[in-house]
Amino acid sequence: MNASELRKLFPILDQEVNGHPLVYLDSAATSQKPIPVLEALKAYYEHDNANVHRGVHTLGSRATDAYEGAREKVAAFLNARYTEEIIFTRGTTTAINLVAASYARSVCREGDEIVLTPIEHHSNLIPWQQAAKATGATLKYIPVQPDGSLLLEDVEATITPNTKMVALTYVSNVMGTVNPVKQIAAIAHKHGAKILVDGAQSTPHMKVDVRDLDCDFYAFSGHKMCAPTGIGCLYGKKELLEKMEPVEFGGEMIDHVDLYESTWKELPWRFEGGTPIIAGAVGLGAAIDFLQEIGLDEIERHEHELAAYAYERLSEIDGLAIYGPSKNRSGLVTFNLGEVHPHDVATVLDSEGVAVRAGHHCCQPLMRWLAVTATARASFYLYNTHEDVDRLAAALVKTKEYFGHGIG
Ligand code: 7TS
Repeated sequence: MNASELRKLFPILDQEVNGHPLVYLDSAATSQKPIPVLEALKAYYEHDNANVHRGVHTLGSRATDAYEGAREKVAAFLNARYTEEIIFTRGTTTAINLVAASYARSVCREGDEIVLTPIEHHSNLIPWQQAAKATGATLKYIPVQPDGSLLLEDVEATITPNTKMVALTYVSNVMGTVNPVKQIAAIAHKHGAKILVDGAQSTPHMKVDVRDLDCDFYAFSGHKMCAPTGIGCLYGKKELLEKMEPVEFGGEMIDHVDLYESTWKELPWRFEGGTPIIAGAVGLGAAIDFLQEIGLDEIERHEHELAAYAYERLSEIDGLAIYGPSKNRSGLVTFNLGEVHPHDVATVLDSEGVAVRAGHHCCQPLMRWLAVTATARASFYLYNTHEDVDRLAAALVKTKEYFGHGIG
């Protein structure tokens, strides 16, 4: 894989910001979009746009084929057993909310447990808090190691026969840890619990096989993997989705409607009320083709190498604290520069053309656990190069000089 060549397919990267060539290091927040995805969206709107599942006219059936074709691509991409196990959603957040509001509320009772970790993104935390409040279930947290990793013995000790649901992230958006979700799924199942995997930070960067993981639910967002914003997916095992009640009601999802009672369509459409995100699904299908052509294993290898290089370069800067494991980290590095507020760090980096995220990264409990209010984070994707890391390191050295004493 040649990242320098690949980046030419991302027109947005070819610009100057504040007088410097842009170095985009915020792909964990959202990725940039390559020409094949932009072209697929343009072609869809220029030739095929119509509403789906209703028109007998030609554009209607073309749009339906494009939308349902994208679902088949997602199913193959995740190695789902059945295409109807793929529900299109607005993203990871909506997918997790659907499971928490429908599945969790129907199975949890007082005395039951929902098991999470303290490093979850708010999107994989608050829906479960709400489900726990509504059902009387208790929230429990698997303890984490100082570098953010999980020990299987702690997982074993936290999940009990009272656990109904385990929900955790595959890859942490702050610590860069990769959790052993396959082993955790096996422990959950041993106790009769179901497991939801938050795939927001794994799906764009590594090969994911939901059957091999044996997870019950899996959620991800298209916009972090070269697709447009507004599209994502929930994968759920068919036998579970079949028992779940929809949480959104209206057009598209019904079978028969009477004045006082209605019935729902079969899977997957019963969970897709209203006109769906048709162009978004088309864009997601094109993004999957694009990523598969490069190869997810290649993308993962490239990012791990960049993250290791970044860890090494940033470790050379006195006074810079890096969070997360020193090895086996996914493609991101979270850090603080002495006592300088990360927003100030990000502002100076931006003046050098380097885009990083600063803040709590939607992980307030994790920030408290790290005993910081916020951090800065550089996150990589297939279009980032070693030169980008060098630019980050150089800009950080300048930032340090700018803020002067008190660092290092
Ligand atoms: N889960 C994880 C692990 C995430 O990193 C994110 C977004 C979400 C869920 C929510 O995804 P959404 O597409 O539904 O919003 N993470 C980030 C981030 O790290 N910076 O900005 C968004």
